[in-house]
Amino acid sequence: MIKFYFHPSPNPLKIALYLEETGEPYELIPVDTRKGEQHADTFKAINPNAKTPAMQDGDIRVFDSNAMLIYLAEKTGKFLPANTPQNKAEMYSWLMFVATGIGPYCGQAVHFKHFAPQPQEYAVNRYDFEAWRHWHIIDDVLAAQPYMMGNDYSIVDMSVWGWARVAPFVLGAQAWEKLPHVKRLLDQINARPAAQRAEALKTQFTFKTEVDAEARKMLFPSNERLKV
Ligand SMILES: N[C@@H](CCC(=O)N[C@@H](CS)C(=O)NCC(=O)O)C(=O)O
Repeated sequence: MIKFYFHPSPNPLKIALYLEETGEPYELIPVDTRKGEQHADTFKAINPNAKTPAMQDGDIRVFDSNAMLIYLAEKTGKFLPANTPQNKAEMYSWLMFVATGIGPYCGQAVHFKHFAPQPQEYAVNRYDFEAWRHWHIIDDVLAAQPYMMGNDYSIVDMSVWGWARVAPFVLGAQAWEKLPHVKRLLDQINARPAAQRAEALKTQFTFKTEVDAEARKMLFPSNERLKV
């Protein structure tokens, strides 16, 4: 059975949604990143990058959420677009766009707005601008068609959903007024029982919620270099 290494944050939620949508059997293994469990050697044998999500399927390991979505979709054949070169090109492009654009820029925007020790106007401006720019591109796609790949719900929408859930935390209170089509997709996916089950997974464990000194040390190891 698949072992799914999970923390209730945007990238792992994409995989939780996929597993719940497909009914693929899995064992949920919590990784409390605020306690530093991602840095354990046993976990890094599965994800050398020391981040969630990751998974083991027999003796196969997979890490990085969008790689995991592709792996799972190819394994089950579910939530993939029709197998044409054009569809594949479009799907890979959007999955990479989410993985290299939406995720990192949202993550850095959150970091500099909510967690950096001092206000960093330059960094906040850059990452807020880029996060908005990426979300407007997604919003424009969804203005023209129901789902990211056209008429059918796919792994690209699941990848977008992981981050859309937290858009107001990333972008601020105006997120939904300015991104109505992303909001429409979010509401549609949230209404699905699989999404509700995915969101409820966190209640099976007690994850640390405080971002205290210990959590900062585990999540932001670069800060250690600033100490003299
Ligand atoms: N590119 C990776 C990013 C994974 C990532 O940043 N995961 C976050 C949760 S959303 C994490 O585990 N953070 C803990 C840490 O950075 O130590 C993916 O898409 O899976």
